[in-house]
Amino acid sequence: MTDARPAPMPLLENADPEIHALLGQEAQRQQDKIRLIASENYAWPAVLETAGSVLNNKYSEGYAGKRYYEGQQQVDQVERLAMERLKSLFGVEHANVQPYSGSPANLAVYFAFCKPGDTVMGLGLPAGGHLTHGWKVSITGAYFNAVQYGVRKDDHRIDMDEVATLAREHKPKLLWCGTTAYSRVIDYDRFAEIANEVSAVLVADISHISGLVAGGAHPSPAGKAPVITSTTHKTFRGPRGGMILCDAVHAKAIDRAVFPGLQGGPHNATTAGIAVAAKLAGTPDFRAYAAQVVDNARAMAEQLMARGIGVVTGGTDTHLVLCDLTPKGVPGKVAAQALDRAGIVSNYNSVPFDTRKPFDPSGLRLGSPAITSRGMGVDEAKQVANWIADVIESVDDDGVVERVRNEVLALCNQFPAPGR
Ligand code: DSN
Repeated sequence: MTDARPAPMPLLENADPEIHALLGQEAQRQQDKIRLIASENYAWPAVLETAGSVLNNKYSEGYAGKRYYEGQQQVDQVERLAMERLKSLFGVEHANVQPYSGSPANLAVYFAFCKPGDTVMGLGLPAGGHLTHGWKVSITGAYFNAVQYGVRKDDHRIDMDEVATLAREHKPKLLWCGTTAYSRVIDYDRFAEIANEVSAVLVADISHISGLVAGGAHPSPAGKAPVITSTTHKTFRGPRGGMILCDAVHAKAIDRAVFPGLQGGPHNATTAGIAVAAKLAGTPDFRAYAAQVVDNARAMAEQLMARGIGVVTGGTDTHLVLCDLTPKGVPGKVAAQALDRAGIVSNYNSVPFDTRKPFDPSGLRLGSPAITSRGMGVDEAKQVANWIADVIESVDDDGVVERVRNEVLALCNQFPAPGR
């Protein structure tokens, strides 16, 4: 291990040495490990500064120009800037930047368009969908009549014929397209065609891929889905937050659903961070970043397959690689824990039609956003894939784990974590 570098926060150190020490250790962990959790990233250092700024001190219920508290001279400008930048970046008519994160953004969409008991449709969690797209343990599965579509058995891609058949049969009010563990391009044209046919509102949840969409590395749902939701901290590299982008015709309903329907005061420091991230996402450098994220994920997938590790759908079009470890005879959880010991952080995950239980599944989910933010390229991505295969082939061999840990550390030292 390199020497732990204390977090440069002298006021915190004085006020609370215990928390200060833990933040320092976390900064060191983020430096010393290869972070492959597909939903994580390194936020821009400028975004981190913004998120801890004086805007934390201000209450601003309402929207710019229509607040319930005075003193909004700066906050209104910040929120308008965030909205305008997102509208221009994504080519949409309206942006709401107040959702606290992705799940509240999605809940606001339900509140804007549905009554409890209404029928909605989304990709099932075991097929790579999100809890809030109607999965049974979520409030969205409990309070709505949620119909779930899946992926095909043969190639594990979203079954658009099944989507069409179920939509015609159930006539959902909302049709969700969006994923958390799916690595292929979403066919927004076909989804829009189906939604139009059954008069459903198509909602594209681009939480995982909003940075790729902004950077031109994944097709955009703008102009096809009248409502788009996203988190802001994944491939987008912003603060932890959420946003809803929509056609002007839905602006009022969405705004009312977020406030006063679901939330109180917006987190203004987060709003400012979203504005900063939106500005940075509009640069040529960010387009290059988004393309590199996909190249790195593809390189990892190819190398993993060359080493005999199953990759669901046989590859990836995005930042995400979903591995099926069944051919190696190693459960996903055992692999994820051994990899963490070796300095490679991932999460175990179900694969489509998994025969194992969700808390002990067959798969491992990997993502390239964070290593790409450190400046790693295809050669490093292949090297990482080889280390993953080495560890999975020797999960109980402490010698292999230790050797990989040392090699990981050497690579991490060559690619400092952003902000250090
Ligand atoms: N936590 C997110 C993810 O890991 O995909 C989804 O909410």
